[in-house]
Amino acid sequence: MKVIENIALLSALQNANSVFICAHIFPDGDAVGSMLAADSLLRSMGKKTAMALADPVPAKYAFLPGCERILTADQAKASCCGYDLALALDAADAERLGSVKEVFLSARATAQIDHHRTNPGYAMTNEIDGDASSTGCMIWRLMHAFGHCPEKEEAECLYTAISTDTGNFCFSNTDADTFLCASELIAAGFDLNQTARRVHLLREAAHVKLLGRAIASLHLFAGGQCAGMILHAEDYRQAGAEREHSDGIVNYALNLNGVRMAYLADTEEEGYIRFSFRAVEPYDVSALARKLGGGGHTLASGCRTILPAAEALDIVKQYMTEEAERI
Ligand SMILES: [Mn+2]
Repeated sequence: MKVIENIALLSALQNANSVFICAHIFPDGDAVGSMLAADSLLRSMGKKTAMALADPVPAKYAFLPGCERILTADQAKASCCGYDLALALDAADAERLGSVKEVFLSARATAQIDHHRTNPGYAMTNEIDGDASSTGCMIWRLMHAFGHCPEKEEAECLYTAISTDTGNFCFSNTDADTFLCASELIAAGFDLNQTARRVHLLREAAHVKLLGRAIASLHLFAGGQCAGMILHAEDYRQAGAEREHSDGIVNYALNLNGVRMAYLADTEEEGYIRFSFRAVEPYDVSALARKLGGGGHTLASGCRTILPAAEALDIVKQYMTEEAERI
């Protein structure tokens, strides 16, 4: 088992009386689950805590215990009381904190725990492990560092964090440490079957309708080694979908026989084009995301650019085609 040896982080947490916990915009299971587990740990250590997110918790994660304590950015700003420490989770850069960034920066000290390789280390104390499968796994290590065994509700939150970021323990980031962690979480006694169904099987109708529209736009290029899909505001309207309903859709392009790299383009937000990129080994889409002002992992990355859609799509297709021919 990997351990957290970052004494600066441990003592910052140990010495703080009040901790503000936040995570990235458009939070996913790892962001929400890690926050809730970290919050529970810190409260069990006698800290006064507050949690906030720039965007609402997606409905599918609202069942997680403690969600009702997560503040909006406005609530966090209004109740901001000079925290001893602000802790950012799963946020690859400070901008990813969105509108809670100013509360984060207003604390006397800042720290972060994250597993994105592109993370520049924007806090005063940084615990970054690009090999960790998820931030959830790092929170589990943090619990161990403080001699705290995950309790049932914490285990449910961490299971949600880890299983979402590993594609239900399938992605290449899933390692022995991930299963060691999962084993301990399951031993804590939460209802695995019910939680797994909520996190991995249940779909909202709006998501499935949006998926249908994305699949209708599917096109293959680079001799079938790359695939792309596109969604527009009209698709969201027709499907009755919100932005969170596009989560995971890009994988339908990647998981086609012969496809090595895939993108989902999205022009739903006026004035921008957003991309999700996916690849299988040994390809790399993190450089592509960085080229367009985004970031992420080797096999899963994304960006949001003000470039005209046609120009951005050309850059993406050219990069993927060259990458496919190069390897
Ligand atoms: Mn994550």
